[in-house]
Amino acid sequence: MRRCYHVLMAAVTVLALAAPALRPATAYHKPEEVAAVLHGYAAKYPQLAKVQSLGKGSGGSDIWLLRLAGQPQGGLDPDARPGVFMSANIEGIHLIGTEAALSFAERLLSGYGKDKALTALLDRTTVYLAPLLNPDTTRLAFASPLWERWTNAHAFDNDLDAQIDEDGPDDLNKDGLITQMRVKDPEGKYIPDPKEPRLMRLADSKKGEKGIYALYPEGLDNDGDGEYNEDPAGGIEVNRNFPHDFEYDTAAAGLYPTSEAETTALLKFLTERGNIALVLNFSTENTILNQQQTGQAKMASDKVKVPKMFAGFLGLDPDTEYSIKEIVDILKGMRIGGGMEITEDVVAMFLGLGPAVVIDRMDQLLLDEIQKTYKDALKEAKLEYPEKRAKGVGKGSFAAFCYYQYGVPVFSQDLWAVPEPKKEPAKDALTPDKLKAMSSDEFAALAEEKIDSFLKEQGAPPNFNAAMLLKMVKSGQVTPPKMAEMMEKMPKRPGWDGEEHPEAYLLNWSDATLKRKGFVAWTPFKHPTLGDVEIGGFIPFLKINPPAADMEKPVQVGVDFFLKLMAKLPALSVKETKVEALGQDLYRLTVYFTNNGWFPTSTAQGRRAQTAWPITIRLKTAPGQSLFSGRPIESIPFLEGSGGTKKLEWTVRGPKGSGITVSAWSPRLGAAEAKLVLN
Ligand SMILES: [Ca+2]
Ligand SMILES: [Ca+2]
Ligand SMILES: [Ca+2]
Ligand SMILES: [Ca+2]
Repeated sequence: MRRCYHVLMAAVTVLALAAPALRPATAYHKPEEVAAVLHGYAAKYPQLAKVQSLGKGSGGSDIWLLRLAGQPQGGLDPDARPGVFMSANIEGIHLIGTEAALSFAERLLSGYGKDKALTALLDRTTVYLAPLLNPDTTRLAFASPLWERWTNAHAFDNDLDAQIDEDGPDDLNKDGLITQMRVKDPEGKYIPDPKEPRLMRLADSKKGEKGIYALYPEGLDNDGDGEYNEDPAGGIEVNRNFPHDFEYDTAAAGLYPTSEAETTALLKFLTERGNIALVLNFSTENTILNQQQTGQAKMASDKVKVPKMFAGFLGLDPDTEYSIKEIVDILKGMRIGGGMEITEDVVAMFLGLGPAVVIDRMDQLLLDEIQKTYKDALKEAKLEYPEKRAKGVGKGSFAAFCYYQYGVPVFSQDLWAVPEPKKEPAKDALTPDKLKAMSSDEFAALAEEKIDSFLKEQGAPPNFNAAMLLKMVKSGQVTPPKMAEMMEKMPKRPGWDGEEHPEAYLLNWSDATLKRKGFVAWTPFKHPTLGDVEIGGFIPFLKINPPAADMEKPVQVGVDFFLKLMAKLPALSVKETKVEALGQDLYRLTVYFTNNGWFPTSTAQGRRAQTAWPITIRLKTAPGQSLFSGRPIESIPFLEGSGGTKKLEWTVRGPKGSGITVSAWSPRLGAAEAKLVLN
């Protein structure tokens, strides 16, 4: 009876998971919906898709993985074929990344057997797809109140007071959002931005500015220690918890690399899979556009001794300590490096100081090529992506680990960013030049808003407004050219420097396209301990995910691009074979191995880190045959992309007409084989 119950429950569970999730087609998937979609795929495409759990996240949620592989006749075991790891949302907040990964799966599954290229791709390659690497952080992106939390669910004592998670934010004004509080405070460091008073910025004492406000996240001092929201629930940012260039001095990175459940689950899977040749990732980083790496190499001290072998060559004293900057200058003066730009990072790497933080030159050429293709793809799709907002590889990030330590090419797309406003002012906008040429009647006919936005743009003091100017012009007190002259001499609004607040574009975008809903207007609130405060600020996730209705196009462009990259994987094959009879049952065998893929068979960094395998070549002699010269097992370190070829030769003694097999294999490349006949 009990057994029946279990079977029944299992059936119910499968049905529940396979059923289409009840949600609007344009909404983001919640973690349980992501799980349901993956299980649904496995149920719908049992020949192609298989679900497994990578392990549990910090809050106990399963981290699901979908393995996608075609099963062609005579095809290799999916786990022995070249693999692509498609990952998304390791930060837990990048909901659009999860959608893109799901869309990637959908494209492959629905295209298999119909689309020739997609079918070939899935017959040759295995895709390991993890659309939600940090489900327990993502859960919060759907919770109320909405709070933009990048840390995972690991209960963590952020302020080292021996109490855990005792003071998080509170939704004081009950609007369902955690925003900010600004409080008038003589010790406050912030002032409203002169150009856009809704935005706050640090007062610049060099300009004689004095702070007026203190800023806090919205909330109470729950534990009464005088600090506000200093130890919220959870603690570690998973995408800073990987071993490469780990930040030991940053609490949010974790106590040590891989301290987090999400990190260990992922690394365990990757290191157990020898066949993963490429990582395609969706995160808030865009490593295709921004190739900046984890940052400056950390030196043990400011000054270093130059190892003897280099010192002699550079004409330096091996016993003297030099700063990296001095060495850079010396190298630059010597004009060595073959055109390579000599930076502190390059020197640090050259001297073996700190971890590698520079892309290898050989790999750089490939990355540049891919960046170019990517920019073309964005342009072709007319996707306006503000390139300067692209975030590079972070310290201790997953992408950094993949390239520097795992030794495979890795690409991360953020898919979307808040669009940049067009810089040129509207054609009919008022400018100082227009004003100088204007008659009083023309000025009097202008709309008040147009004059006000002009005044704002010019940094006019707050008491200078359109109504007042119109009155002055109409009464003949002043002419427009006179006014233009006055404005040039007039002191600007306090703190005005013409510079736009770095978040002004966000506010403009929210005002223009979200009907001002991206920013909560500052509203007075009686705070129990701070007194009179105002609550307001940007809504959570504003910068990270587009409104769900806008995600389709960037997702499609991102998925298309990654499908193209996947098709560029190295492809090992035997190009040509030759058998020459040398007499007396002696034959010379010549075999050319080639890589028909676009990527080389390994990255230069992978070879440097010794996590890239060479290609193993085996000559399998049949009974009656013997090897006269050459070795039965050879190794090719790597093959360049786009037809890189290497020749190997053997001399074999054996009966005429007998067959012999040569095979090539490498974990990330799969196998290739040729059968030769001694003739
Ligand atoms: Ca604490
Ligand atoms: Ca905490
Ligand atoms: Ca609130
Ligand atoms: Ca507190």
